[in-house]
Amino acid sequence: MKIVNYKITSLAAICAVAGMVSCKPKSVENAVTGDASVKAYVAPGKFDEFYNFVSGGFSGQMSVYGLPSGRLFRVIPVFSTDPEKGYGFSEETKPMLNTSHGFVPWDDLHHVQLSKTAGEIDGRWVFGNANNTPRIARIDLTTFRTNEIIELPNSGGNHSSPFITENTEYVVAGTRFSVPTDDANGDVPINTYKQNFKGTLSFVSVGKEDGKMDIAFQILCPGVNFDLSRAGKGVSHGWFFFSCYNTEQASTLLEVNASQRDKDFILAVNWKKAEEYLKAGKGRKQAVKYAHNVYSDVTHSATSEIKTEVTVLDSKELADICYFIPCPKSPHGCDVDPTGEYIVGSGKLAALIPVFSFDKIQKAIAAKSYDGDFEGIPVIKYESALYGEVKKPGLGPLHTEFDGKGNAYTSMFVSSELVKWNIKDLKVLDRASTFYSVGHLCIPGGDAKTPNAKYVIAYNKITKDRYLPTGPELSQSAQLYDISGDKMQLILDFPTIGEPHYAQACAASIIKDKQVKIFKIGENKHPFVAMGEKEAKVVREGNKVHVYMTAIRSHLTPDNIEGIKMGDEVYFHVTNLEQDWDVPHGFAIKGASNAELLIMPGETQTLKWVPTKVGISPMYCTDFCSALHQEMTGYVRVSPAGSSTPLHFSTGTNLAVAEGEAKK
Ligand code: K7E
Ligand code: CUA
Repeated sequence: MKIVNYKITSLAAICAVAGMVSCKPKSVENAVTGDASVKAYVAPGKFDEFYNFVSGGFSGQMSVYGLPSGRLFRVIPVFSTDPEKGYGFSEETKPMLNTSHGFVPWDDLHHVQLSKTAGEIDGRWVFGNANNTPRIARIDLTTFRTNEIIELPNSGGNHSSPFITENTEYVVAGTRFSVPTDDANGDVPINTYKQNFKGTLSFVSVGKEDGKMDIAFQILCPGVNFDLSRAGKGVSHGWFFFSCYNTEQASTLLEVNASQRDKDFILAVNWKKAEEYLKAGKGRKQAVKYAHNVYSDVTHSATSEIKTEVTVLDSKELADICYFIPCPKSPHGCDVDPTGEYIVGSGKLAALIPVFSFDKIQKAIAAKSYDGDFEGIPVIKYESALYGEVKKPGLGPLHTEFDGKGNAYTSMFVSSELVKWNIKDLKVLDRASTFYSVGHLCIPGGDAKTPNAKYVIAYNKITKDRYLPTGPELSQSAQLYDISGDKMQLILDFPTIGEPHYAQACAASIIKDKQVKIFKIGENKHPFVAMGEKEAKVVREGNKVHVYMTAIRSHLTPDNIEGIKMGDEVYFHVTNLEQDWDVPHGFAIKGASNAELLIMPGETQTLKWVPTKVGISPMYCTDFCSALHQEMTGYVRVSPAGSSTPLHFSTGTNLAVAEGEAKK
């Protein structure tokens, strides 16, 4: 980058001296060569070849792009409320954001994982992690909606998550912050980290058919920071690998105090062994509290249950579950190649990339080739686990993906580049600049057994001069490179929502034909459904008023409601009677301290409204649903508390009274 800038300046200087008018420096803007635009071009009306699921970081959402066009299709609300879709605002979706701390409207989503069968992406679900209030979410790829969220007890930040085993047996979560366990007295001095703080790894099972999540067990580990993880596959199926830093066990000024040791660790976990211990009853039942939230497409409602027990396996007492492998220096990414034999550790502060061999790890364990232990967990000798090192790969290695042709691609944060290297001989083959400071990268199927190595996408932290400026905060972005040849070729920049961390991509063909188009109205089991306009009604229960409302092009039923009084809580249960694909209706009412509802065909959603003023409140459909959408409106009359206005509702019959009576 500096070199490029230098070139620009020097060329500019030459141009100025020569007095040339049309001199164009070879800058980053024209680093994109002739056929690049053709490669990223998807003609209007044509479909993209891949779906790209991109984490939104501090937006708490996940966004869906097409590749190679970089077109944004959808933002899926996951951990953050989304007024656009009413997520977290409708009565039906509020329980999705319930936790043991109560309603939490935000989180920080870093990693996405597509479900797998036999090590290949199967297009059923995509999972996301909540990095702040530890949770895992499951999104159904027939609806592109969050269907389930499970909270993780004994955790203090869920970063190394939601990585997945090769048949989606488990999604895992390793705690970023070690903390006292939930059943211990947590009221301890912070500088007693070494004695009182513990790390946990959660193994969350996933139902084969329905995808339902459940915490199968947790593994109690020494207090360190777990950063990233990957499941073994192929030869290493049955194992999991977690990078960890802060083995110094510092609790303050980590930038200095957690960077002391030359090597931190990768933790190798034998989860098949853990399952054996679990079956043999070696787990300790621990009293905890965590929320488990499930959305039903039958009742069109979420339920939140607080669960109270988890089974914990102690890695110190139960031999052969956990092994530490030294890894230089503050490792971040921990990635497993398509065969499952090679485990790549990326030390943020290391000048090389170590590649570990699963086979050597097994032999080292058999031969007890240890360098002592760390808090009771054996530490395998570095050389005994090491396959080899990639020398001088670049600065600040973070994450690695694979092309299935024997090559690895590693992102380099500090030197702002993607580096391609060969797994067998560990030689660097190619480098491509990123603009700028790449974090994660993604190859479609890049963590599967058979990657689809047409493209690599870089997800950048900084865009600086790449886009039109937008005030103090500039756009985040992704960059698409063609990797079908020997050399990477940059072909497209596209901005992203929030801060992109990990992303995954898969062939569109495995998802696009499985979409739910409508919900059948006859199968709607919502307790407040109105199956047709004849069932529309308004029912008072004390100060609660339930409006069973229907929406169909282009009117609401009822659209005139009188007899609402100050002090009432009004629940608009709106059923969309349409049975055609992509005909949502929306609903909003003046003064509601709430977002709109956006209701899909056959669905019922509820908006709670507490009137704050006597008078007439207009309500309307928020989605332009027909030529007469602007007519899809109505009025609610609010009378003073204790007034005698009778409850009355209608559509089309509450016509103007004769002149002279109009002004009462
Ligand atoms: Cu952004 Cu995966 Cu949170 Cu690396 S992490 S960049
Ligand atoms: Cu319904 Cu606009």
